[in-house]
Amino acid sequence: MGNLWSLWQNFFQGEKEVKAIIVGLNNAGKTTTLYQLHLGQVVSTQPTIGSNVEEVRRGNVRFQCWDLGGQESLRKTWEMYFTNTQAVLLVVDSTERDRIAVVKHELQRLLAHEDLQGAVVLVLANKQDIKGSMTAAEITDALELHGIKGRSWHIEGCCALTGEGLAEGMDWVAQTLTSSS
Ligand SMILES: Nc1nc2c(ncn2[C@@H]2O[C@H](COP(=O)(O)OP(=O)(O)OP(=O)(O)O)[C@@H](O)[C@H]2O)c(=O)[nH]1
Ligand SMILES: [Mg+2]
Repeated sequence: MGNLWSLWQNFFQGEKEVKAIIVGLNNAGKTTTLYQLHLGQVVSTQPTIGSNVEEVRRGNVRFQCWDLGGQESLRKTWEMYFTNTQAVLLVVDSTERDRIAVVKHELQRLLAHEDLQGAVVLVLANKQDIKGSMTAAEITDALELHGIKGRSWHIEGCCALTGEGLAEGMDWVAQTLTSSS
């Protein structure tokens, strides 16, 4: 039924192409998320230097997903990828309570950047499989997501190793971007 519906949508509305960037601190699970979305499986990863880009389809939307390296020295280079970005996927390691303030700082920088003013924000509270990890509600508070003004945002708990939560998150992005155009 899902496939029939997307065929119907594609036929009558045409596909929408969306550029998305996957950002977050090193070791958050960005590359694992990218390949879970693209291939439906876990790949073995090394810390990303530069970027990986893959296509991900959800319903009527074809995402070009740019996975960027999250090490501190690489975060300064993220802005090279911002032009025409419609969706920011912020992957958070939900076990890292001691670095959540750093995530908040990076999120604030992203939100303030002029090239990202039109972008919607999906926060992926990753590694929910690990006992004691912060819940999506805790991360919402720690990142002060309710304080975000003038743009659509959403948070989804997920596990990039199993894919749990990723489809729901991407569906939110797809629906938000297609209903606003
Ligand atoms: N338990 C658990 N481990 C995960 C999950 N997602 C990713 N990992 C592990 O976290 C580690 C880092 O994953 P990466 O995807 O390479 O992280 P990254 O955000 O791309 O890191 P950088 O490229 O350095 O910025 C790997 O060992 C993954 O297997 C998850 O949901 N649960
Ligand atoms: Mg990576």
